[in-house]
Amino acid sequence: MPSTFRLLYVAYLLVLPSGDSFRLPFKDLLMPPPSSRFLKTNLNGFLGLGNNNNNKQEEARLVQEVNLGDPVVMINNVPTVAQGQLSTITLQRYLSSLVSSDESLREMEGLMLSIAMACKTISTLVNRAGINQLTGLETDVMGTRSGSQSGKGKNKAKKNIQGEDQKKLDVLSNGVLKNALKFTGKLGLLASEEEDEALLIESALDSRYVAVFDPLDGSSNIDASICTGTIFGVLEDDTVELKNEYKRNNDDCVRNADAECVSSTEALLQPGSQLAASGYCMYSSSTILVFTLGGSHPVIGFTLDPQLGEFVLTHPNMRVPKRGTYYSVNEGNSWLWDASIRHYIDKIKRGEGETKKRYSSRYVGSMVGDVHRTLLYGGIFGNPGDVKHRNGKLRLVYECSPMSFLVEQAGGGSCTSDGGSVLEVVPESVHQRSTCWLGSIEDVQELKSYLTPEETN
Ligand code: AFP
Repeated sequence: MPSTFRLLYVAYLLVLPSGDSFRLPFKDLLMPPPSSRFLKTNLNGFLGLGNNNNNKQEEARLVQEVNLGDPVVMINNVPTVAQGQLSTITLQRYLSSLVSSDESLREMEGLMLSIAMACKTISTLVNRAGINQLTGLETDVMGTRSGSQSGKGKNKAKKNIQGEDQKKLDVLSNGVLKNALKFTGKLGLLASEEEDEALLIESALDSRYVAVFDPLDGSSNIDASICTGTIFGVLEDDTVELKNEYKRNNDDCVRNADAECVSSTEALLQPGSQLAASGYCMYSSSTILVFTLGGSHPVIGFTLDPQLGEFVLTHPNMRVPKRGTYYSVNEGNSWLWDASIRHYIDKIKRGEGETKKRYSSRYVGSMVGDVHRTLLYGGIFGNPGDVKHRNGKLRLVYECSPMSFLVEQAGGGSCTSDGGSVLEVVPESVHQRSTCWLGSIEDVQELKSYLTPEETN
């Protein structure tokens, strides 16, 4: 039996991901398994066997204590995964270590943990969508699930305020996030792609933060099991507007169909440069939460370990490569683009751009997936707008701004299709659209050299 265990253990190591933060030293392949007990529980989880709840805590303890030791290295007071070790730094542990050196981050810690909790729930919903019949469109007929993709006939597809069909999972994810954030008591106001109006959280009016989010971006891909994601931004509300408004409206609070108190959006209409935090959670072959708290904080990524049910630190300091060789844009619209953008894309794909390298096209059509790849591999992602849609398809407040903030914080660049700064655009409404490009700093600079402000006038 011991030799069978050894064989299985080697097979297990061979199929582990091999990124920097995950790579095990080759010598580990030659060493005996640390304990057959560990191997058994770990393999059970890995193979999806014996996922008995009673075993979960024991598995977690064994994974952490027996196999992995304590691979934490402190860099600038921030716990980081030691080279060659599997991560045992959970999101909670990471955030509490930040709070212990900076007490002012305590509210943010609560908020981030709630977002992470919601993302775990959405990840499960997305994973089980096909099994639990959560694919397809949300319909207008209460309690009826059409199962139809057309939205025609009696069960007409529900639309969001922008006239887009809502998927069942759009609506569910929105509810999950809304509830998670409401109950933190740390958030006074929130806005979402799937909400017509901004919502005032009556129980948290003294709170310091307001949040914006796209609960399930890329949901048109969901029925094909292609990656989707949640995008979020957190802004500080340093005005007294929120409380004053509540006092004004308290007696006669305007409520929406769900009896929620709707609000004006003053505190949410801040440029992206004012974001206190932003990030996304990608639901793909792994569920990965990537965020930054701005300032001197890095962009960090946590992967949901399905065995532990925890986000563990896997990408301690994400930096966008200065250059890439991918462009990511919906080329089906190229005939409608401005000439300058057509010219730029044409040059880089022919290898006639600054690098003289031929760029390849990569486009998922799910912003979170496209941005995540761009963050890791470099290159440029864009939603340029065209003669029909001058401001493109993406939303400024909960897509372009949070993603641009994150990418710039990781050393990348971003701009609008007239070469201006995405982060300086002051929104006039929560659901306003904006063109946006982001990615490797030198690729964005090269694009900008093609753009002229006149093009968009
Ligand atoms: P859905 O959420 O409707 O799938 O839209 C996804 C999205 O907002 C963004 O994630 C994509 O980058 C972009 O739209 C794709 O737009 P095109 O389909 O026009 O390329």
